[in-house]
Amino acid sequence: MKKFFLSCCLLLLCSVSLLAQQTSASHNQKMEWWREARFGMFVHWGPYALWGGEYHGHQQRVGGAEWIMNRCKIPVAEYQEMTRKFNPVDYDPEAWVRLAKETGMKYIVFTTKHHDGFAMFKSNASKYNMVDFTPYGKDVVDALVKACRKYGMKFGFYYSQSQDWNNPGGATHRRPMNQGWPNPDSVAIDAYTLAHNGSWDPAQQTRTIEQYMDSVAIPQVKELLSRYGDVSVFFWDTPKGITKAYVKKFLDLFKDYPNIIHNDRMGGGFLGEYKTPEQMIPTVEQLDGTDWETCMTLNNSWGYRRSGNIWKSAEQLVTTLIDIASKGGNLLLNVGPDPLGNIPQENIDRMKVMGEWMKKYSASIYGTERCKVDKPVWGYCTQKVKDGKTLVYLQVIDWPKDGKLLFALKEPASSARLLHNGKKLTFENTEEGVRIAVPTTAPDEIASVIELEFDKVLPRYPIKAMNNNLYEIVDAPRE
Ligand code: JFZ
Repeated sequence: MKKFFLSCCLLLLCSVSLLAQQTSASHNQKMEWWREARFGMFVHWGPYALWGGEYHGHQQRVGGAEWIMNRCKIPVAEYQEMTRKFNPVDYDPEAWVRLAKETGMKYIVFTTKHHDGFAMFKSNASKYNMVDFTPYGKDVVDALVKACRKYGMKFGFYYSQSQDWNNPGGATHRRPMNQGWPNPDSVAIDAYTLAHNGSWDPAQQTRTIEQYMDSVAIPQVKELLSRYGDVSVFFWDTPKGITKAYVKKFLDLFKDYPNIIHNDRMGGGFLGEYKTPEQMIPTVEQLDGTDWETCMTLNNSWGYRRSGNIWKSAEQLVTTLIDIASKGGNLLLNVGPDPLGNIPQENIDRMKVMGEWMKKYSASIYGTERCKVDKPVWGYCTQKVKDGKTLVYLQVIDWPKDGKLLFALKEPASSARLLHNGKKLTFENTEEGVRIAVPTTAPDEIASVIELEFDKVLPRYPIKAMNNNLYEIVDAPRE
């Protein structure tokens, strides 16, 4: 009897498990391309690009330019009127995909709908979309997907599932007026948003969030899943108001798409499959062994900003990619195209430098993992295990001027070479580690890479699956 009861419970547990049954092996299989890729492109593009971070001559004071409607409290009617002018005649998705490819990126995550609620795709759930609402009249998601497919680029969809400022009932995160522009009515406006759950326009409140979820978010996710084929990633965002019931409704839609990888921002207790540190690289202390991806801008805004940009240097960006790879994570680097569909030149310039570096050194990034060596004083390291051997890549930022480089791993190396030209280096296996004789000037201005070979499997960090204990527990040690 007891046994029967137990097995009933087990059966029940299994049948309520919402994700397709995933064994450790299939979870690792699903994550394989993503872990191999290491580097992707994020695209934030929508009607907010029309403002470019400026509202009636005022610079939006705080936050990314994609938040202009909320931060500047633009009325719904005014925002929609401007959207009528969205006509990105320069939009050339193949050029975007080529740029990503030349930069060494392996996947693109595109904002199909950001918090302003505008669908960049044809939607039957809301007229506020690219096809039905703009003079452009074409589905830009469809065109991007086709371009990605042509160039063998994986693609994922960013979708703001609860925050929506144009479709009534959508959540609005409350932001004080002084984050936008010095509106003389700010006291009254702040009182209004406080009393109305963050919203600033009565037009936003004609439906409940439940009505919004059932009539917009759920149907639109269904549209995104059914129309474009082989979507690789779903990037959810700002899960305000998402309950377990909506997690179930969302995940039910994904039953036939078990290979789509979810980030950790759906909400409602669903942890997704990878973590998304934003604008920062976690320290080793912050790593917990699960998959992660840092999303980052090259400037100080996700959406296009016409002026007031502070750009990161190309050196900083290359180092960021190396740092992230050395900690076993991915980098999702953002571009914010302008209202005509052009990626800003400052963006392209920096990506070009990254691409040149990747052409020589990508073997030290793709398919690599964390190596079990404390951060070396001269830079970073990654490793790759294959056929009982381990290749270790030393990414040297501070090149030793005396030509002596110590890799403090007490294991005997069997060969050492410069990665970009294959030139053999002499080395000595010593008590303190591998001592390598290197040229006295750095081969690369940003980061030079040395490849060491070890005739054994070096210690590895296992990768743990996120603990989605609401649904099922999958522990996925690396095989
Ligand atoms: C969100 C968006 O609000 C923003 O516009 C952009 O799309 C970005 C990628 O994601 O912003 C967030 C979301 C989560 C955190 C911070 C900013 N977070 O968890 O720290």
